[in-house]
Amino acid sequence: MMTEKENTRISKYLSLVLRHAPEAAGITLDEHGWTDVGILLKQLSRNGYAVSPAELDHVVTTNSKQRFIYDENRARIRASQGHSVAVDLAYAVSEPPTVLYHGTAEAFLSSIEKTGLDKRSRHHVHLSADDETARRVGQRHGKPVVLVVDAARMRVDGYTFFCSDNNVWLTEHVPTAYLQRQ
Ligand code: HQG
Repeated sequence: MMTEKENTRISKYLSLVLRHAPEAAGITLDEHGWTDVGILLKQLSRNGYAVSPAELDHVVTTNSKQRFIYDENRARIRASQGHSVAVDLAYAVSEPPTVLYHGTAEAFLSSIEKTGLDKRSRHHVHLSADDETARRVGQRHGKPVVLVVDAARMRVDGYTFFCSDNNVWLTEHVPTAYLQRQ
């Protein structure tokens, strides 16, 4: 239906416009990050990313990290996490596993040791339930290091966690006291 390369190209553009720069495609996101599928398809086509509704479904369902999700009646679509624009994804607070993992680069460690894990340009610190995923995430930034987050103790101390539709664990900040190098 669509080459792997084309799928990746569309997916990257969707990440850009659904998380960071909706104006680049001439779309708007509502307060929860949703945008109208019909308008999105029209604007994609105007910007050199023409896809049919079936092709968009294909990109959404085959996406390796399930980054995008439709609402119940498939009229709207949004990114499940990773935004830098102001949206409230309205996820319910959720009980995390006792430990979570964060992948980062060796070069960031000295700074992380000072201030803990900060959300930086995103809305939350991104954590995963498995260390394999964390290692892959860390690799994007340089020599990967996996940090183990004591989520159980954070919960006891009153910190809250959210789990996105694509199973990324989100929290505001992780102070150094809850971090350990794997
Ligand atoms: C680091 C991908 C210095 C942090 C992934 C990370 C994820 C600090 C970088 C999602 C720091 C931010 C997010 C501190 C944190 N000092 N560096 N105090 N606190 N950092 O890309 O977590 O492909 O914004 O360790 O799978 O790497 O986009 O966050 O290295 O789920 O769907 O600052 O992005 O998903 O980098 O990745 P990012 P991330 P997608």
